[in-house]
Amino acid sequence: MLCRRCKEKAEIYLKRHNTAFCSNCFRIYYSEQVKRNVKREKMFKPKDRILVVVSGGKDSMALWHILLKLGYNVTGMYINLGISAYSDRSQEVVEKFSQANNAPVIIKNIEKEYGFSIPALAREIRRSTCSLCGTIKRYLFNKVAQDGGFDAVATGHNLDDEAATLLGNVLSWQEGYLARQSPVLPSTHPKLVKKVKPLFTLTERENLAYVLFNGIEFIHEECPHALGASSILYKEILNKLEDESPGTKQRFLTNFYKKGRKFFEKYSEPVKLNECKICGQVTTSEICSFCRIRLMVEKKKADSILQEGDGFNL
Ligand code: Q46
Ligand code: ZN
Repeated sequence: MLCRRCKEKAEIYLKRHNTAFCSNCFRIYYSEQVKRNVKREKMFKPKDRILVVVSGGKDSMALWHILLKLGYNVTGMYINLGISAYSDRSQEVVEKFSQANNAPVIIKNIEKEYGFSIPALAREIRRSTCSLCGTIKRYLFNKVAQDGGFDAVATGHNLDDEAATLLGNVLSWQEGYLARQSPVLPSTHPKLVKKVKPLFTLTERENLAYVLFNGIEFIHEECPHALGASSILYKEILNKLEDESPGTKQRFLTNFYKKGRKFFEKYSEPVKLNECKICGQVTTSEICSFCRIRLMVEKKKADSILQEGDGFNL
């Protein structure tokens, strides 16, 4: 098979576009997609400061690389969640990339800064690891972006992620989530930084090809807590549909944005936003979820100190 652009030997076939590319022309296709998404969806302007959420996985590493390559003012941000070897290895990948590409990066370590790892805390306060992890990550990325004066937070969500999220929301008719699903989440409060997903039209496979063709190191394994997540099942189902009918995933997502989402707009009532009484970050209650978690941790620590003290006769 020959590359559609240069007619050299093709290295990747994109079934949904019925097109094949050599590695050079694939890079051009990939960067055109990202440029078009950023421009068409008005994600950010050339001089804006972008905080890129990096996990060490192929999608976020591809995003970091392409935004740097396109000349955007980009800073990576990595959070070490304390998930054993997975976290250590992914931090190593991120630090190596930062050094090799002279790319600024902000590294946070949950355990060092707050005294708990995500899995330990989830056990301690009896919450699902992923929901706790999501709350903490959203809080920290927004806080760092806002404190640092960034214009947008960019994540590596790809077409497979977005189509799986859409399928999950449709299956349970989550009107509010359907109303809000978008490649751009605008800022609705001066302390909330805009969130953007420049890779939302590129598949996982295309991100993988991008990192491989560019020799970008990435962590191959998934977070161990992702096992059994319903999003994985939705992705498998969508992949089966895609095999039978190439382009299904893209049609499902882009037609939802073009034709479907408007029917749910009435469900995106603006919620009243407050500033957390402890940290000042945005919340719908009086104290934000992050501070409530920290208060719970403090209480647990105090309780265990008191329990230890019960053994003493003063
Ligand atoms: S990192 Fe965190 Fe994910 Fe791991 S613990 Fe769950 S939410 S699966 S994106
Ligand atoms: Zn708070």
